[in-house]
Formats: sequence, structure tokens, C-alpha cells
Amino acid sequence: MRTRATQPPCTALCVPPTCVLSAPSSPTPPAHWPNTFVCLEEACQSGPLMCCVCKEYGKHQGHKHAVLETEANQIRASILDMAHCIRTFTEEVSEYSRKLVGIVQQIEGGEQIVEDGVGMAHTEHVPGTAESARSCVRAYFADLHETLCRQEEMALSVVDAHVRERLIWLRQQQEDMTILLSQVSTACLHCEKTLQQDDCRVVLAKQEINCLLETLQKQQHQFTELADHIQLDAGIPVTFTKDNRVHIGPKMEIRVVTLGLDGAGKTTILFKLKQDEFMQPIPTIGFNVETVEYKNLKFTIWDVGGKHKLRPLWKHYYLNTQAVVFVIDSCHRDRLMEAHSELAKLLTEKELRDALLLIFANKQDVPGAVSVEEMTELLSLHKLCCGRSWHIQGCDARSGMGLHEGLDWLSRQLVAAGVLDVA
Ligand code: G3D
Ligand code: MG
Repeated sequence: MRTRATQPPCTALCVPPTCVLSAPSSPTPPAHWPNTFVCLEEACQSGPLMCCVCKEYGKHQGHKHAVLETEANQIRASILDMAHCIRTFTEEVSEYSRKLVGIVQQIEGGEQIVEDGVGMAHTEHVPGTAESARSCVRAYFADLHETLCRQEEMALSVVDAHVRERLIWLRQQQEDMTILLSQVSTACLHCEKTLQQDDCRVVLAKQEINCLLETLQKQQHQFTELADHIQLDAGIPVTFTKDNRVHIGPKMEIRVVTLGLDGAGKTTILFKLKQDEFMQPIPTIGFNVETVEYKNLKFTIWDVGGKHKLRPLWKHYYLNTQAVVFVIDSCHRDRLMEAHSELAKLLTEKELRDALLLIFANKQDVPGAVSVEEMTELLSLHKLCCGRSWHIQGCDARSGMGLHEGLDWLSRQLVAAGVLDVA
């Protein structure tokens, strides 16, 4: 219970020096006049107590005031409110600190007392989240390591199979050459012997010698053909794809399918890449297929007709396709949405799940053509192609501008390291 302190006499709190009478004629308050009021004026807040005398005649004359008891009660109430707030605040800070301690413990882990099934308490090591995160990293890399080991084994077996086949072929060639050499030396011996015989025998051997010479010429011809086609090179050029497969040989083969609406410029692109010359294209009825060699890559490009009726056939070209080249006519704004819906359909095809996507924004030479940036925006390509390797390249199939940049992008996506120099 709170007891109210007795008001100090006015002399202590209000009379001089605080309570200075304004008029000399004013009655001087007796020293024991109680302070019954509180001055509410801003200027008096350092000495707000007010007795009857200073209220009427003294320094608080005419000031707004309140009854002392009421004012004190209000202040007590606000102190109580504040105390409540401080308690709540303290509880909140303590709760937060407890949580901090808990979080630190959860991160660090450590020994904890746990009860077993029969109520016996014992300490047990509880792993913290730091330890769990480390285990997670270790598991991830162990998995990666295992995958890499598997891929390494597979790549090595590809190399071993290549070497085996090549050695078998070379040894077969060695044997064939040995047989050939012995046949040639037998023929030589026979000729030498015939040379030393008398005229009758030489004449009689004519047919046999002609036959022998004919066989020799045939063998020589075959040998020359073989030698022209086979490069005797001990090198085993190795290339790695981005998915860690190994490719052996000087050129890596890539299967590409070129799709897009009719008139987008697919055939022109193919012809341009193939012959590097502009040919008047005729609408593609079935498909065109060409092998285009670019740097150390060999692209087999399927150009499939883009007319509405032919589009259901596109799916027959998807199998084993490593890349899709989707061609868009950048100057045909009113067909962009049609192109968008065909592209969207393509991207849902299971067989093209891992295929790279190169979009050629063709006909950039035409004034007013949709730019690459605008095309990306209009077709919402970032959203549409989310999660796959894709690239949009502006190009002009007639001049060839941009085509090689597109192929370079494809090469960079396919080749991780090795003999291919596609930088
Ligand atoms: P498609 O195979 O995708 O159906 P085509 O398309 O290669 O047959 O090309 C359709 C038309 O577009 C052709 O014109 C072709 O010359 C033209 N074309 C292709 N690429 C470009 C380009 O980059 N710029 C310009 N200006 N025209 C291009 P025609 O007149 O034969 O129909
Ligand atoms: Mg065509």
C-alpha cells in the first residue's frame, strides 16, 4: 500500500526563493501554507508547486493549474504504466537473450543429458547445425566424387575401347602388309627366275607373268588408295563435353535441329552456313539435312519445314538432338505470338529436356525489325526458358551476320575442355 507523503510547508518548496510575491501590497503567506496546486505553465515546470498565496498573488498568479493530489495521482498512474512497460520490455529482452543462447547451442551442439527408455539419464552428443551442414557438404561432395569416379571410369573405357579397336585394326594392317610384302617378294623371285630361263620357257611363262603383274598392279592400286585415306597418326585427340563424356577424334559431332515458323529463315541459315553463299530458298516441304563443319565441330543440321501442317512432324527429329536452333522472323511482329506458342510447346518435349536452345532473331537487316532485347521481353524468354541453357542471337541469314556467334555459343555450351579451340 502506498502512503502519501505529507506536503512540505510552502516555505520549503514554494516561498522564497521559489515563491516571490509579485506585489509588495500582497499578503505574505505564512511559512506553513501548504502547496495545494501544481502549476501547468511550461515555464514553471522546474518549480511547479503552488500554494494558495502564490496562486493568487505570487509568481503563479493567473497560471493554469491543477490540484496537487490529482496531478500526483496522474503521475503515479503513468509511473505504474511505465513500470509495466519496463517489465514487459525486460521480459522481451530476457526471452531474446534466452533464444540467442539456445541458437548458439543449436549451432554448436554438444553434450546433452537425455533419458533412455527406462528413465536412466545419460549424456549424449547432439550434433549442432554446424556439424549437420558440414556433413551435408561432405555427403554432397562424396556423391559428386562417386559420380566423377563413375564418369572417369566410363571415359577411360571409351578411350580403352578406342585404343583396342585401333590397335586391332593396325595389327590387321601389319599382317596384311606382311602378306603383301611376301606376295611381292614371291612375285619378284618368280620374275627373276623366269629372267634366267631359256627363251622357250620365258615365252611359256608369259601368261603367268602377265597375271602376276596384273595382281601386283591391283594390289598397288589398293595400297595407294588406302594410304591416301588413312592418316598414320598416333595421336588420340580427346575432348570433354560439359556432362563429362569423352569424345575421341579431331571433330566432335553435334546433332542440331532447326525449327521455327515457315518463312523465318531456317533454310537460308542452313544454306548460308553450308555454302557460305546466298541461294534463293524454296519452301521446305520435308526437311533439309546438311553437315556443317565449324572450327572443330561437325554440326548435323536438320532443317524441318515450318508450315502449320508440318509442325506435328517436328517431334520425329528430336531424338538424340543436342541442340535446337529456333529461328524467328524479327520483322513479322504479328507472328511473334505464334512463334512464342510453338516455342513453348517445344520446351515441354521430354526428348528436348537437356537440349541447348539457340534462338536466332533473324532478319535484323530489315528496318524496324524487333531487337534482341525487345524480342526477349515480348516472348518472356527469361520465364519461358527458365532452367535451361539458352541464348538469343540477332542475325541476318542473307549476309551471315550473327550466325557464327550463335554456333560459337553452342560450342561453348557443349565442350568443357579438350582439343576444341572455340574460344
Ligand atoms: P524457312 O526455311 O524458315 O521457311 P526461308 O525460311 O529460309 O525459306 O526464308 C524465307 C524468306 O525469308 C526468303 O525470302 C528468304 O530470302 C528470306 N530471308 C531469310 N533470312 C533473311 C534475312 O536475314 N533477311 C532478309 N531480309 N530476308 C531473309 P523469299 O522472298 O524467297 O520468300
Ligand atoms: Mg525452309
